[in-house]
Amino acid sequence: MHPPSRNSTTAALTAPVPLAIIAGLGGLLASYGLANATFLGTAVGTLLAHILPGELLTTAIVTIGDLAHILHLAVTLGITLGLLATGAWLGISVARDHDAPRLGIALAAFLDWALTAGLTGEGIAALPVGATAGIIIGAGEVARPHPPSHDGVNQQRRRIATTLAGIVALGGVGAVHTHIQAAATQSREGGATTLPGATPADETIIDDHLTDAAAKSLAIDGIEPLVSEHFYEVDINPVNPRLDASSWSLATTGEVDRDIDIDYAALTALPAEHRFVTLRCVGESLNGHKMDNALWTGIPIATLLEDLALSSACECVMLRAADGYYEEFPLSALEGGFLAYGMNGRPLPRAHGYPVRALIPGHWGEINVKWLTEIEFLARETDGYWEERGWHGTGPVTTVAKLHAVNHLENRIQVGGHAYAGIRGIDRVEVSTNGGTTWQPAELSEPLPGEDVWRQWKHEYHPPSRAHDVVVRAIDGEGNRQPEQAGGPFPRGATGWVTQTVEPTQ
Ligand SMILES: Nc1nc2c(c(=O)[nH]1)N[C@H]1C(S)=C(S)[C@@H](COP(=O)(O)O)O[C@H]1N2
Ligand SMILES: [Mo]
Repeated sequence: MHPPSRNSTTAALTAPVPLAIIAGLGGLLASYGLANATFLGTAVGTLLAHILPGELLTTAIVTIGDLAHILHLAVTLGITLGLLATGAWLGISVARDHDAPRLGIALAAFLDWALTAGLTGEGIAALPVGATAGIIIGAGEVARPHPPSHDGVNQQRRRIATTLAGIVALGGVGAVHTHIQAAATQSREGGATTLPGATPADETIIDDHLTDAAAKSLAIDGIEPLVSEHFYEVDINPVNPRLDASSWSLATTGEVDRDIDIDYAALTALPAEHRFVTLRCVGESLNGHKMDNALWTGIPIATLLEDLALSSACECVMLRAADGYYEEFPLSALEGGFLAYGMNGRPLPRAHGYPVRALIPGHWGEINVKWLTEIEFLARETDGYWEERGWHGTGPVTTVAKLHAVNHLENRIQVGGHAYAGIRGIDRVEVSTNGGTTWQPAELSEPLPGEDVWRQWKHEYHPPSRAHDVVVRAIDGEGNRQPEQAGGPFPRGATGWVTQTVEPTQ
């Protein structure tokens, strides 16, 4: 007798490996769509950020930059998919090898649920992930060509259907639960547009500051205004943590007499300050774009430390964050720091550390810890996340002048960029249009208030008739000229003068 005629698509979709991959993909989508708060990829990504060899991460960041982030996300999704598909595949194997479809479906659902729950620590939110795997495998079992129909087979199908109904119900419970939670969180965040605790006076100060920054920005095509429109982002995880401000609090631990345990409402109720602060990443290339400025709202950290009795023998602290990030640096730097919950008049965006981040004046970006949860006063020096991987990025920034704009105007060429030297400030920027033989002072933007803010520079000249090298260098507020010696970002930040060959015409 001939086997019943098989539709080849059905055959492919009910074969164990493709079915396992589809179930894994379904689980991945469910984990993102339904249980977004605990997105499985976040957990896998964090795990990867901690177990991948430091040299690999460092090389990736220095050589491929932003691409490393995309690669990290791709690897994370690949591994997550692989794990979920493996759970599904085991279920399919049991279903087929032992002719026990119900057991196989339940096993796949259970394994994918257990995997998600184990990695995210969220049992109920993980239910839709397991259920999706179970449902897809169940559908595959039903669609699979069966021997000629007789009563036994119909019964088999009926049994599979009851198993599936149970799984759908469990998945539904998880989905509804997660949706209710997400909606509650969102309504508490109030659409995240108004700055909590801001008085009309605060709003006026913010408006005035932003207007001032716009007015002082030089009119140069191709560079960021004094308040960046696109603030760079650097994270160790491919997916940012999603924190609920109403359950956020900041703990003080270690060599300290008590835990301040301050929550979001209490923090934002304190008298706010509004500061311009520039950040720059130690891992960026010399003329890179990981340097930006914003107006931040928050409170000086010193107000929180005032009444604490500290006994840190090393006078050093470790800041810890919700994404598993940690950085260590001197207590003295923390004392001049700022706890920000607002950025440019709005609540801190999730990408920049919602609900609260640290800003440490004049230091490399890496110790400006986002999603801050804990200040630990240490008994002895302990490496932070990047220092464990060979970087030395916990100190003050070096001085830099960037060349980001080369504009061909009528008869003239306009060059411009930003200069930054942390709390030393920028005194002058000098430009050479002949490869460093002679130098002219550049025009600088009027300084913004604040001790840790960049400036813009600009220079216009009549070009020679040939291609020529434009070189730029800054002199900081202490009179130090930016060193000429060129060096890559690892491990203490890129050095040297930015040089660019410019053609006389476009
Ligand atoms: N929790 C946490 N904080 C973090 C990081 C991180 O990965 N996790 N990255 C650091 C690095 S290396 C830099 S340069 C700055 C970048 O801040 P931004 O993303 O707001 O520009 O955040 C720092 N704070
Ligand atoms: Mo960084």
